[in-house]
Amino acid sequence: MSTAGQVIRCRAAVLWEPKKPLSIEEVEVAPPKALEVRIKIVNSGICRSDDHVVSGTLKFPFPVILGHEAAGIVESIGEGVTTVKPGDKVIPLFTPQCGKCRVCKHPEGNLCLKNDIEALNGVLQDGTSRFTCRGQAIHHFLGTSTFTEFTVVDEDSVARIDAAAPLEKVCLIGCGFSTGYGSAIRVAKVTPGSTCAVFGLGGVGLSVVVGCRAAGAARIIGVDINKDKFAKAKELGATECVNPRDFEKPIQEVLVEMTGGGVDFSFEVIGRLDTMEAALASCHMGYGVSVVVGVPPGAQKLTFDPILLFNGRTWKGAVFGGWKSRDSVPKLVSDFMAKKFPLDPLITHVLPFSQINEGFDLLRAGKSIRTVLTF
Ligand code: PAD
Ligand code: ZN
Ligand code: ZN
Repeated sequence: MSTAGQVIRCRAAVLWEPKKPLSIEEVEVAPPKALEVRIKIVNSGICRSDDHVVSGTLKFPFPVILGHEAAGIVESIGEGVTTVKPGDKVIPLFTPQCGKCRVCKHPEGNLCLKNDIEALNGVLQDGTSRFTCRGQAIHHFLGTSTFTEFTVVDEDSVARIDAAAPLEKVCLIGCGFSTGYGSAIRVAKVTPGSTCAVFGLGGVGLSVVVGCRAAGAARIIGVDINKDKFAKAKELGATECVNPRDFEKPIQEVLVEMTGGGVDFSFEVIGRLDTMEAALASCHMGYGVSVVVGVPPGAQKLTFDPILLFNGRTWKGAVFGGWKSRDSVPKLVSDFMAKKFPLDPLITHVLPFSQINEGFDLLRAGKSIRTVLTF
């Protein structure tokens, strides 16, 4: 029986307040309004950005349904939706692409002005929520909210993908993989024969490694305080790995020495101020480029020596690897299916949705790269 037009009651993981476990609850999901799409989530990865909200590093309104790295099937569409239809396989997009704003129209920009990444209001574009639980409205997360059996998103926050795509893998294209890979090939524009340093070898950092290798980098140096991450980094293309804790001197000095003056491209894929500055200082003066990928910790400011920039280094950053989301996600899925890059090595755990808190614990303990939840 069709559920279109009706409120759906289903299970969702609600975070009622920071620093608490997620709570699996029965929620009501309202039908999509005009230009909105209701999606049955099939798989969702757990990304560190979700955990940043749980830990309180990223300030967000509560209660909220987190999750932003997923794949699913369209259940129903609101009035006026033309780009997806019920039954389509889709990936929700935490960076929308309206196609009309100044950023969407700029050839390089991807942080569409319809995004909720800057304001963190926790609502859809019309300013309201489609979720209720125990009589209370629940916030959306970055226009996606995928830790739920059903979610509602704006039409410009969803991309239709190949009907043959394996959702349990391509869900990573919704965030971690695309963010890392794009940071290397689109944002830094890594060049053949270059030397790269990647700070943080989690799901996103390893995807940076994959991107650096695809771009033809000759040397890819992985940097992590958890040496258990090194084997996988090498499998994916890192030529060497270093643990800052093995050295007396700051890691930027180690990298400058290892490379005879500094790397061509560096990436901070952790989300810490000290490593952002270390990554910048690891770049060669005159031309080095450093990319901030890790989400900056809320309400903290950086002080650094501007001579680092004056001497010709470039410091930049981007969300979602600089990809224009609706244009790029279907192509990335096709590229995966054409075996242009792997996703399997990034998926270390698969758990039923009911064990979502276990998935978060694995991430916090540094034991997982990506846990994919099955619904
Ligand atoms: P993760 O926790 O799986 O990986 C982080 C890695 O950093 C781990 O392997 C840690 O051991 C390592 N690490 C921690 N502290 C240090 C340190 N001081 N020095 C060296 N290594 C360290 O996270 P992830 O890969 O899912 O995400 C990484 C960051 O990227 C995180 O801040 C996340 O919020 C951010 C992110 N940004 C975007 C974006 O659009 N820019 C998208 C997705 C994730
Ligand atoms: Zn993410
Ligand atoms: Zn836009």
